[in-house]
This record gives sequence, structure tokens and C-alpha cells, in this order.
Amino acid sequence: MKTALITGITGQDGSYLSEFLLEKGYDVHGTIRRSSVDYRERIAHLEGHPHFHLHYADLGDSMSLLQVVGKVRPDEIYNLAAQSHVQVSFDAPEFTADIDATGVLRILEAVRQCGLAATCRIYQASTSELYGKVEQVPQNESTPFHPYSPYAVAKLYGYWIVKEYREAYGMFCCSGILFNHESERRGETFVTRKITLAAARIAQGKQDKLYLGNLSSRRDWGYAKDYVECMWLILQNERPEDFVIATGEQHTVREFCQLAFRYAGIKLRFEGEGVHEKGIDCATGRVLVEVSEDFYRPTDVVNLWGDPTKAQQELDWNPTKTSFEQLVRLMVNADMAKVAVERAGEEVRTNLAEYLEKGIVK
Ligand code: NAP
Ligand code: G4F
Repeated sequence: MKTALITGITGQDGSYLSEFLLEKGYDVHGTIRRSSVDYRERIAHLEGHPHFHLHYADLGDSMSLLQVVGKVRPDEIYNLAAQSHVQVSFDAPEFTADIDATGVLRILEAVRQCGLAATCRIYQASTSELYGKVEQVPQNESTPFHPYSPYAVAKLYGYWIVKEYREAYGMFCCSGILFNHESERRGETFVTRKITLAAARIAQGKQDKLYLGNLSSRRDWGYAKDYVECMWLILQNERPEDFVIATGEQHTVREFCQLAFRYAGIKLRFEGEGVHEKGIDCATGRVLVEVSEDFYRPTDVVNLWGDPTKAQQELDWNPTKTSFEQLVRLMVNADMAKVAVERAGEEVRTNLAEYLEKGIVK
């Protein structure tokens, strides 16, 4: 039985990767952080599984990493932990650098210090944000990098230090340059999930309006569940190499928004430009989407479009397993159900309060 260690196991990708590796028969270990609130929602269903184990560690704390790597002695490490929000990296650039850049070095050194350099394979969660102010479309493994946020600059260090350890010490460590991947488990402040949740709430009368930033920004959006398979394939490859993981298809935030609202039962038309652009409900004339400068970034990456040819040919990976339309639909369906359950809960609470007040129930 192979042993895997996943940092960032509570995140979107960590949860799907755990399920995938457990299905493959791995003993899965993950690192978690102490929090005053419950943040293990995405992995709650796995707790109690005989091959699923959690350990406290932080990417900012070398001692904790040394301890967990030394104890677990993994065959494979998937370093998914990161401050992963680009906009937040402008507000917390030093923290982002510590975790997303130096944190990668801490993992590599922990593996070396524990005497596992020759046996442990390491996957680093790199990103299409490295292409930043893009110099070529679509982007592949040879496209020049031009990072365009504190997050991307930190991730660029992660990319290069992985390459350095591969060349200097012969370690099997690789970066997956992953383009945006989404799911019903995506964090609620990333644009796709923010849209699907708002569309569901607006459709069910629980929200009036959605405020967004740059509607013309383009992304190559894939399904997270399909992408974790590729992380694994990268570590099963004969040689340690870096791969671009993307669908090869590009859409604007505006297109995502229009489709999400359509699946929630609302036909939107967009009018105006820049901060004055609005998304209007064709049936009622109500303005449902507005632009707010609060969601503009000091520098924004606006043209990401990946070329997954290398992963297709060398890893035999299928980039179009889940289409863009299927992705948007499954996210909207999940949020429609989530909002319906919340509404039902509210109704039960309101009725119960009324019954208690009237003495109908005691
Ligand atoms: P996510 O949902 O934001 O999850 C991030 C994970 O990192 C969480 O488990 C978080 O733990 C953990 N973490 C944050 N700071 C940490 C620290 N100081 N020490 C230990 N753990 C820490 O991100 P994701 O979407 O799953 O992405 C996974 C990785 O892929 C990230 O490295 C991200 O930068 C990268 N990536 C993502 C995409 C994408 O489109 N999703 C694309 C390219 C690359 P808590 O739950 O405790 O906060
Ligand atoms: O959903 P986003 O916040 O994702 P972003 O910045 O592309 O980063 C994600 O993908 C990267 C891979 O390329 C990962 F490395 C990273 O960890 C993360 O998972 O924003 C997408 C686009 C941006 O151009 C942004 O300006 O959507 C635009 N946008 C427009 N309105 C918005 C909003 N983004 C957010 N978060 N919120 C808005 O209201």
C-alpha cells in the first residue's frame, strides 16, 4: 500500500484528491491547521475511514513539517497548501510569500532532512497565474512567465525551487501548472462560485443583486475532480517533469455569469461598459448584476488559455471529460439545492418560534 501526504487537505483540491487516492488504495495522510471554527466540511465524510489520517502542521512552521514528514514517511507528497486567493495576496503579500514561496522550500527540505530524497515523489501545486501579463496565447510549458500579483510571484519561487531541487539533488519533484479549476466545493469568494451561489439565491428570492469586478476577464475553467487525477498521473510518470493542465477552452466572466443565471432560470442581458455595465433580467427588466470597483485588482490577469497537449500525449489525460456547460450546470444545481435546504431550515425555525410563542409546542 502506498502512502501519500497531502498538505491543504481541507481545500477544494485536497478533498477530491483524498477521495481519488483512497479509491486507488492509498493510505492518505493530510495536514490541518487549528481553527476556532469548523472548516473541515469538505473532508468530514472521510473522517473515520481506516486509511485517512490527519496531522496538525503549518507551511509556515518547519518543525511541524519535519515532524509530520518524518512520522508518515510518505511515498508521495502533494503540496496543495497555499494562500490561494489572488486578490487577498495584495492585502497580505508577506504571508502569501511565506506560505506560497518559502513553504515549498520547507517541504523540500523536510523531505531531504528525513532522508527521503531518493524515494519520495513531490507534486507542487503551481498555477497558470505564472503567465500573468500574458506574452502568448494559448499558454504551454514553454511560454514565458510574467507573474502579475504577489500570489503569482510567490508561486514562481515555488516553481523554480522545485526545479532546482530536481536538478541539484535528483529529486522526483514536479510542478503541475494548473489553470483555474472549479467545483461545487470551490471557495465562495472565487468568481465562479460567487456567481453560482448568487444566481441560486437571486432565483430563490434570497439576494437582490450580485456585484462583480472585471467581467471581461478570460479564464480556461475546468472541473477540479478531473484535475486531481492529473496530479497523480504526473507523479506516476517515468520522468519528473512539469505539465500544463487546462481544458484548451476560454470564456469570459460575463459568459460564465450568463450561463449560470440561465441554469438558475433567469435570462440575463448585459448593457453598458466598464463600471457602468449591468446584467438585466430580460423577463422583468430588473438589474441583477452590477460592477463594483471593490473587486478590481491593482494588476489583473485577463487572458488565461491553456494548451494541454503535453498532458494529453504523455499522460494520456483527457482535458474535456467535463465540458464548460456541464461544469456550470453542476455548480448551479448544487447551489440551488444548498439554498433550498437553507430556506427550508429557516422556515422550520420560524414556524417553531411561532409555535413556542403560542404555546402550541413546549
Ligand atoms: P483552497 O481551497 O484555497 O485550499 C487551500 C488549502 O491550503 C486549505 O486546505 C488551507 O487550509 C491550506 N492552507 C492555507 N494556508 C496554509 C498554511 N499556512 N499551512 C498549511 N495549510 C495551509 O485551494 P485549492 O483551490 O484547493 O487549490 C489547491 C492548490 O492549488 C493551492 O496551492 C492553489 O494555489 C493551487 N492552484 C489552484 C487552482 C484552482 O483553480 N483551484 C489553480 C492553480 C493552482 P485551511 O482550510 O486551514 O485554510
Ligand atoms: O476566481 P478568481 O478569484 O480566480 P483567479 O484570480 O484566476 O485565481 C484562481 O485561479 C488561479 C489559476 O489561474 C489559481 F492559481 C488561484 O489559486 C485561484 O484558484 O478570479 C478570476 C477572474 C479574475 O480576473 C478576476 O479579476 O475573475 C475576475 N473577477 C471579476 N469579478 C472576480 C470578480 N474575481 C473574484 N474573485 N471576485 C469577483 O467579484
